[in-house]
Amino acid sequence: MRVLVTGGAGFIGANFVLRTLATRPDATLRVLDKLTYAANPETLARVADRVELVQGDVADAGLVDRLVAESDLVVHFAAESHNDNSLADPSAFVQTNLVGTYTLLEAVRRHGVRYHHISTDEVYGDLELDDPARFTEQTAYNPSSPYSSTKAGSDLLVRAWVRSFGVRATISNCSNNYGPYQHIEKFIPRQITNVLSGIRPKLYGDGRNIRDWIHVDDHNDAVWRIIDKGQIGETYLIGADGEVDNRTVVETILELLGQRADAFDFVTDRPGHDRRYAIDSTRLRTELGWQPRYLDFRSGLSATIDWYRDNAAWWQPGKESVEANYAVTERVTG
Ligand code: NAD
Ligand code: TDX
Repeated sequence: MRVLVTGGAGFIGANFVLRTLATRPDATLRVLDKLTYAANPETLARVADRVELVQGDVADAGLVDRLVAESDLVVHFAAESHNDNSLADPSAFVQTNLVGTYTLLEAVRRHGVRYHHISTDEVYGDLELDDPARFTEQTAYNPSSPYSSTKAGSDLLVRAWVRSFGVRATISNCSNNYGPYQHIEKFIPRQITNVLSGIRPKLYGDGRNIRDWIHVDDHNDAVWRIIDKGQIGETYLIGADGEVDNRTVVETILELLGQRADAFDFVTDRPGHDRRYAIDSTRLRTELGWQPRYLDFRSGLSATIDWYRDNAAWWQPGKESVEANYAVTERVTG
């Protein structure tokens, strides 16, 4: 099977490539990635003999048409993915997440190629901290940020291309991922690499916001399960019952790294900051038989900390500029 992986030099896409190489000997992999600031081609360097990396834009219709024509399956991870960046400048989010997805959909439509669309639980907006509800496939879309609204729009494009043009597509909406190779602008790797660099972790607002954490390998195994067994035109939510508040995550990182649990700063809150995400993945579990393997967040986090400690060469060159960028708007509040 010839698989085109967009965004395969980013966090989840690269983990997808590595896991696919390890578990799917029938797959031939080609990556289409623009190699933006979020990509690290080093991640794929050790498998360069087994994966072709094409540097290019998912919104480049000519290039996309050629690559899709030579594929049996497209798995679309490429996106502008960071909420904070979308608040500073939404333009790349509209271009890549909406126009890029449209461009891929037109190509898979022309060539009759199977398509899987990677999306996020953020399309559903947020929940109150004490709300017993969780997101399901029936929850109404209600995105809060430029990032999540462009992801929501891209999901709706996929649904329309299925219904109007018969495109063979599935969609998955996953909760917050953690694991190796995640960009250090994101919450968990930012705090791990802060502590490793002698910088105090930074908690937005009151630190009580909740995210529903899932290990990236569990996410990617679910994606393959949906590609193998999912129903065309359907959406599946992916989550591993991993709700933890941000303060607890930071305290656990500090403790695992041998620091005092209160050695962090509260900083300015993110505008429009979603309070809580929570996924009900019953459909994926009962209809497709998927189960997460990483059931203990603390040990998954500990392994992730070990990975960042052992792979400083992967992240250290970018650390100073990421922190300088945050320092432009971030103020310590407590
Ligand atoms: P990331 O930012 O780490 O990687 C994104 C990749 O896409 C990068 O390699 C980048 O170079 C590439 N890219 C960006 N614009 C491009 C363009 N125009 N053309 C081609 N390539 C381009 O993101 P991630 O965290 O790995 O997220 C991957 C996907 O998973 C995204 O669609 C995101 O919305 C979704 N998702 C992420 C999470 C999470 O917790 N990180 C959770 C649910 C869903
Ligand atoms: O320094 C920080 N301090 C902090 O308290 C950062 C970077 C974040 N936070 C908070 C904001 C969120 O409540 O931590 C939480 C997680 O933040 P992010 O890592 O920016 O993730 P989030 O905004 O939840 O979005 C992520 O999950 C869903 C991914 O970035 C998205 O791509 C995915 O769709």
